[in-house]
Amino acid sequence: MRALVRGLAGSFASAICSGPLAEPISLELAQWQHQAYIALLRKLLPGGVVELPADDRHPDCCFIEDTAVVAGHTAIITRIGAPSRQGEEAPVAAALAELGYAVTRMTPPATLDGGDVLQLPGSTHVPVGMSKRTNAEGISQLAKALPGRAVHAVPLPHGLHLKSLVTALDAHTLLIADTPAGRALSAILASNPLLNGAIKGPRPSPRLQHVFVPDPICANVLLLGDRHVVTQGSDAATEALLDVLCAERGLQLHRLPRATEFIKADGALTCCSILLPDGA
Ligand code: CIR
Repeated sequence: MRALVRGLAGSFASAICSGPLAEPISLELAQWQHQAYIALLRKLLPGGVVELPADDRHPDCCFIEDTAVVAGHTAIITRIGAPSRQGEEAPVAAALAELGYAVTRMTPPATLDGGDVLQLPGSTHVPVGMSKRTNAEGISQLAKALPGRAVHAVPLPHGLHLKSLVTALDAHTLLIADTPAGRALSAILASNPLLNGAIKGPRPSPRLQHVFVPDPICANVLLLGDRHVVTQGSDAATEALLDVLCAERGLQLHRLPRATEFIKADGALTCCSILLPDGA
């Protein structure tokens, strides 16, 4: 596995933030946190890290996850839901083509952010958040373009992206933010028999355990292959929970310093990379 990342724009302090900030974004601290993230990926990923240069015209360009969905040999270039971010995808499309992916592009009126697409390990079922950024047309175009996958639209009344509330720790475990929005999402996911593994379809998901994470930011972990999990600093209860879950599953947990400046811009760990599994 390798990863595609993007440099931090000099304009990052102007990134989109959903709420008022008690403290402005510190570019210097953000640079340090971003470097720590990339250094850890370089250490853990045998295939290495491809880093695209930042574009100061796009303060949010480090959140590269939103620009493309990669599955097998296919890379689907999205139309990002925030108008100010449209244009971030062009260099990502060029890089993925250069790396040998078959690149397809979404067309208007579709909008979709990669942060809404939860690819579950070991499953062909893909829940996609229907959020403020991702519309029904985006989900429909994704469903047609994703090879061998069944896409499931999941309503997301609260939160930025689906993956702001839920990620997979392994093929059997979902980490979900312990908030009213996370609890509501859990009920929606559990009510879908294919996602919940209750129906023996052609390739059903394994039955999924929902684990509620006290610190909602830490419901977003970066799963690298089937062995490494990247998280970030949190409160004692959340850290202990993740330590135990990973130890029970034989997973190696790597804890980055808390990405305070990215959290201010509604960013989590998965946002800053596109994972490229081997064999593509
Ligand atoms: C935005 O609002 O678009 C950025 N400030 C944050 C994007 C985070 N991306 C992600 O969760 N995939």
